[in-house]
Order: sequence, then C-alpha cells, then structure tokens
Amino acid sequence: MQDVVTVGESMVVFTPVSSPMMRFAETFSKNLGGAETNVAIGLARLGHNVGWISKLGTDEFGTYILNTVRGEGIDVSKVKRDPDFPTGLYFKEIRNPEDIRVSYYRKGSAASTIQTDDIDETYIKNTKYLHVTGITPALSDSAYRTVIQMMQLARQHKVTVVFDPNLRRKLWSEEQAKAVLTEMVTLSDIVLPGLEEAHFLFDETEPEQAADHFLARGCETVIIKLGGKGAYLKTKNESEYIEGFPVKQVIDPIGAGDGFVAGFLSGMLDQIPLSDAVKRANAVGAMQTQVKGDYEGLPNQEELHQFMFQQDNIDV
Ligand code: KDG
Repeated sequence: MQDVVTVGESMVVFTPVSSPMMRFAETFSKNLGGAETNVAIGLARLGHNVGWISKLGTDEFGTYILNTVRGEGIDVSKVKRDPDFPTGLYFKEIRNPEDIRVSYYRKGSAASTIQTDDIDETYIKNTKYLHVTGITPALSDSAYRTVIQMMQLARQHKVTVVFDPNLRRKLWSEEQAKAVLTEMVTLSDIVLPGLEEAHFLFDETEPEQAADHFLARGCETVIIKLGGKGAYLKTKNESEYIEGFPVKQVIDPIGAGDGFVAGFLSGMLDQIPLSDAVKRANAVGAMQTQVKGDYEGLPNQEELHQFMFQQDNIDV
C-alpha cells in the first residue's frame, strides 16, 4: 500500500555549464526532471511511501532515470521499459533565475506511449492519494486517456485525487489545454494551481474568486500557489492566506511548485491541520529554489524542520 501514487514522464535534463546559452555551451550537466517524480522524491525524502507509474526507453537514459528514482526510495515496479521508443530529454538554459528557457525533446518518447492497458487498477485502489498533473495528458492522446481513466478509477475507489495543472504551453494549444485541464479539475478532490494557471482556466486574477471556480466544479480543497508570497487556501469551511518563507535569492525556481505539492501532501499524510500543511508546502517550495536542479533542493525531514524552525525564530 502506497501513501501516494503518481503518474507521468521523467526526462533527462541537460543544463549548459560552460556558458548559460545553449548555442555557446560546450559542456552540459546531466540530471533528472519531471514534475511527478519531483513530487515523488520530495515525499519520499519526507518519509512517505510513494509509487511512480511511467514508461522509459530501454536506453541508457532510461536506466539512469530508473536507478535514480529507485535510489530515492520510490517504488518503480510499475515503470515499464520499451525498446521501441526513446526516453525523453529536455534542456534547461538558466540565463538568470527570471529567464529560464526550456527545450523539450520528448515527442514520441516512451512515456508518451503510455496507454490504458498499462493501468493496474489494484495499484491505484491501494493508495491514499493519486497525484496527477496537466503535463501527462499533453503528451499524447493515449496518455490523456490513461490519466483520465486513472482519475476515474481513483474516484471509484475513494482514493483522493490531487491535481496540479502544471500548464506547459509548449506541449499543446491553448484550446486543448483549457478543455482538458478543466475536465481534470472536475475529477479532482484537491487542486493546487498557480495563480497564472487559475487565471488561464477561469479568467480570474484574484485568488479568492479563482478558488470559487474550482470549488464550484466539485473540488474540496483549493490551494492557489502564489510563489514567494505563499499560498491561498480555500475549502467549503475555511479560507486563508498563508505567508511564504522569505529566501535571499532564488537560484533555480524550477521544481518549487512540485516541492510545494510534496510538502502539502506530506502534511496531509501526517494529519496536521490544513493551514499547517500549506505552511510546510511553502517551506519545501522555498527550499527547492535554493539549489540548482529540478529536485535536488527538496529536503529530508531533518532539513525541513531545521529550515522551518530557523525561519520561525527569525520572524519572532
Ligand atoms: O515542474 C518542474 C518540471 O517542469 C520539470 O521537472 C520538467 O516535468 C517537466 C516538464 O514537463 O516541464
């Protein structure tokens, strides 16, 4: 039995080293990225049992990803390997923390061939939370059908569905994204959009009004991520702004939203009050911005407690 099961694509990430610009760089660092594995790693480091469903090529990059994710303590027994399709790649140019450019090489990747036949219903039934993002349905039609079916199965089995829209404009058209992400909202119990995503979906600029659209579509808990400012939480019974943790300098913002989701789910699993779970989410998100890489800054329990304790004492 897992605490959280997630499904999605992980890619090898190459980051220019000798120059921040790809066209001049002669050396690149190799790493791992993928919103869903970022969340999974964050949760595993905080002591939770997590399973990851995906597909990888049988290439060296697939082996690297599988070993790394397994090495973080995540159950990879539901990750399939396919010799006919490559593992996805992406390149991340950090020109500065406000100007990060991402180039995907993931069309036709192994993960994009995931299909409904790959679903193991028992695995989904036996988890407390199913975590999905709006990246997976953008990969292919079969990936779209798979993720929707997983959400439906989770609901049938009373598994809580957690959805982060993670809008990736490079992967699909605005119309497609809006239609599918809205459909996913209606199949979710907990949604964690960024304010920009809430605006994209419902044309609202204020968190309070945006949150109401999600509640009206059946979500029980809405948490709107506000970056460094923290987050806005709304349910039927409560609503609150929860301040973020200040950081001196953002080194790499990628993965902060995933860290936020991991921190929040960790709080839910530990059964702390909702607003404390959001506070933990803010802390994990802030910590993730302090290190280069999509997941490297995600803390273990001790690091998290130390960070939150220090920050609370600075505030006093
Ligand atoms: O949320 C961080 C992700 O964007 C990154 O790790 C890569 O999954 C990724 C994507 O599709 O951009």
